[in-house]
Amino acid sequence: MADKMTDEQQLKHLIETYKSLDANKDGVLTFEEFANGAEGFEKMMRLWVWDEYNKDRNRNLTLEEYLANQNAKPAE
Ligand SMILES: [Ca+2]
Ligand SMILES: [Ca+2]
Repeated sequence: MADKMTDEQQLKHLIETYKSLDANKDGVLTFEEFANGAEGFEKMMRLWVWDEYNKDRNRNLTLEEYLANQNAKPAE
């Protein structure tokens, strides 16, 4: 019973999550892909999270941006 993932496991999990959101498999997430895949988020929350993640304010969320934001969060 591991209730904490190792950094390596967490990174793998994050990458898998990112890939699962990337509906057309082009390697980047559009807002549409992100919003459609972000189950459990309210619409306002999705917009806020997208804005937080998408640091360069373009139309895509790269894996780099996604991971950078995840790493900035405190572990729960
Ligand atoms: Ca995509
Ligand atoms: Ca971006």
